[in-house]
Amino acid sequence: MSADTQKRLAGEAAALRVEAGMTVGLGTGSTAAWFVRALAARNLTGLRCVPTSEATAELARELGLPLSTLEDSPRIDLTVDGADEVGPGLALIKGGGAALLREKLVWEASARCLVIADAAKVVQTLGAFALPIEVVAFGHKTTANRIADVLIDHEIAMPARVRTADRGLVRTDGGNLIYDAKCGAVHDPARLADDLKLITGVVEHGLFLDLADEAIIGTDGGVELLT
Ligand code: ABF
Repeated sequence: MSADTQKRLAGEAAALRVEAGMTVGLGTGSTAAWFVRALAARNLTGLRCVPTSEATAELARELGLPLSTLEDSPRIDLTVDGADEVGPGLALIKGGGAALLREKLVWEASARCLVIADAAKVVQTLGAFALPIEVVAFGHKTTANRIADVLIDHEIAMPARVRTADRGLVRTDGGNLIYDAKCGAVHDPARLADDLKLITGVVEHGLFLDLADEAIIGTDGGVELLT
C-alpha cells in the first residue's frame, strides 16, 4: 500500500469524527487534504472550519466548506492535522509544510487535536526529520547564529539552514522564514522547545508537545489509533 493510500485512510477515518455543528480546525499538508476532501463529502450542516494555511483555505473553499477565522471562532471543537514525525507520547515534529505557526495557534485553541499520518511518520525518537523553526526575516542570519548556539548546547552540531525553493527563500503565510535544524535525534524535546522560544527572532518551532490527544495512523492493515 502506498503512503498516499495510508494518508487517505487516515484522513477518511478522521472525517468520521466530525459532527454537524462543530467548529473544526483544518490542518495543512497532503494528509490533511485527504481529511478536508472526506469532510466536504459528508455534507454536514452547521460546520465552521478554521484553516491553518492559505493552501488549506483554498482547498476548503473549492469544496464548499464554510470557512471561519480564529478571531470569529476562538474555541475550536476538533482540529485534524498531519505531522512530519509522531513520537512517543504523541510528541510531534511539524512544519514541513511551513504552516507551523498558524497550525500551533489553531491547535492551542482546540478542545481536541487529532493527528493523521501514514505509518512511516511513527518514530521512536524525534529528530530524523529536520526540525522547522519559524524566524522573523529581519536580521535572520543573526538569529540563526543564536539558534546554532542553542543547538550546540543540545549536542546538535549541525547549524540550522534557511529553507529555500525555486523562487528563493520560503516565506510562511505570515511572511516569516523557516530554518530547518538537522537534529538527528532530539533527546529532550521539552528543554529544546523552551530554549528555542527564548531566542529573540524565533517566532515558533515545530515541536508540538502535549498537544495531540490521539493519532490515526494509516497502515497496510487499515487504520490504527494511538493515544
Ligand atoms: C502539516 O502536515 C505540517 O506541519 C507537516 O509538515 C505536514 C505533513 O505533511 P504531509 O501530510 O503532506 O506528509 O501539518
